[in-house]
Amino acid sequence: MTNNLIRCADRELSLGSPVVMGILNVTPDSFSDGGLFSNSEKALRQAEKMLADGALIIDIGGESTRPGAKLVSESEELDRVLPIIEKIHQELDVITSIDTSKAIVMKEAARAGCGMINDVMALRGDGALEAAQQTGLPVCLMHMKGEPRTMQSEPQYDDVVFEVKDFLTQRIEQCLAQGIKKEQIIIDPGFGFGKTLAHNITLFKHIDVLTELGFPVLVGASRKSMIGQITDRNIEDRLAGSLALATLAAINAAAIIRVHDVAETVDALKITHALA
Ligand code: 9MG
Repeated sequence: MTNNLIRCADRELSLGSPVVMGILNVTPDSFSDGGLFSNSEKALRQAEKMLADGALIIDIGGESTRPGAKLVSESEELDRVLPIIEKIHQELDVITSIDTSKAIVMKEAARAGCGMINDVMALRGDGALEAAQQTGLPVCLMHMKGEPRTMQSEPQYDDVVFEVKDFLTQRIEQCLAQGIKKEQIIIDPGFGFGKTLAHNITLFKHIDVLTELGFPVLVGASRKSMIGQITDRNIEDRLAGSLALATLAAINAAAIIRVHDVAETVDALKITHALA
């Protein structure tokens, strides 16, 4: 990994060893916490707990990216996320990340104190590249084949590792051409986004091909269907599978692990760090 220190607005994030990003979904239709945190007081309490449990980043999302989820308008997404970002920054000392593909949400989230942009569309949306560059925030560029509504209908690749690497390389070039600094770029293979179980497994075994690009790699596999497919467990019973994947990701030099279960993941990473 080449970037050890990333500037996230007024805070610095050290990526010397893998850090945990806690997921805070503020959608009524969120796939695993079912809108539990759509009220800002509850969301604040959850963010506080994730921080106390060892998360260094809280990733706030107002639009579900699960297959078949309803599209959300700009104003609805802003109404969902802005009060929560503001509240978290009034009360807590933590880096927040905005999980969005919309340019206006990126800009307003940055104004409200967000320190990072997490875009599952890798800044391919209207005005997203320009907006991200204007905020000066680090960006996580994720690979997705297709779009959330249809991405899981028979995705096909000749060589999934090569195609993901090639896509991310092109998005990195676009970002650099737009003036986003190299030190502000994080990449992500996008587990479960337009990929079958076989694609996810192949990609997971080759995370090193992405780390070789010289950018921090974010891995998000927490509670995902690939765990359900292997273990035959429902979402609420995928903790052990999520920890196994977080551990493997850390061993394979992932820099950021995006998870629902922060305390358990932090412990697993401490053990991995001490022994691996
Ligand atoms: C929003 N979101 C859901 N899954 C994700 C993943 O795997 N990576 C990133 N960066 N964001 C994700």
